[in-house]
Amino acid sequence: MKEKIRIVEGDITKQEVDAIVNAANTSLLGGGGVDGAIHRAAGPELLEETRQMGGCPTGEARVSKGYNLPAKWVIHTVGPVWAGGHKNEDNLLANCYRNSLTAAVARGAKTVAFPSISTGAYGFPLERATEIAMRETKRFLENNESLEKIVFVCFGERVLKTYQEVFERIF
Ligand code: AR6
Repeated sequence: MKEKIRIVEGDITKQEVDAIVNAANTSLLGGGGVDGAIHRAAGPELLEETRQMGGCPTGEARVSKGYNLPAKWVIHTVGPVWAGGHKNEDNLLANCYRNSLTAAVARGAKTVAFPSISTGAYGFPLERATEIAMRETKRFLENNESLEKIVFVCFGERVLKTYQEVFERIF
């Protein structure tokens, strides 16, 4: 199962995978960070589609087309805003990974790329978030054979180092 995981440094909008995951907000109307980058790279049709969705609750996922992206699908998930750790943040973040992977499988995606959900503007501690990302992904792969590759796209050296360390511990 370990061989299905890739950890790369880079820009998620460049990933040649079936589906990329977006760290969106509940409006699904775009924003900064990875969300802004995905909307810019996909083009304005993405916003036209997500506008019709009527938002998305924290922890859930919604799927759109990828438009000008190499990826066929964008899975929009909404991570929790970090509020100190006692507002169900861990479970909500785990739900993001589980629901995104479930949505990917439902569309027939075999390869999926994730950003580090909630660890930018939403302030979730990076190492804690990475452990949740890895644990949920491992659990999902143990119960689902159809996914062939999961790419964790790390934006910057610090994120990359953390993902590499946590990967060795969890997988
Ligand atoms: N490719 C991969 N990762 C990226 C990219 C990129 N092109 N750009 C940034 N990151 P954030 P959040 C990393 O803030 O914390 C938005 O405004 C970034 O360095 O994008 O879930 C939404 O609309 C960090 O490691 O997402 C929401 O309002 C990670 O992606 C809010 O931000 C997540 O940072 C969501 O906040």
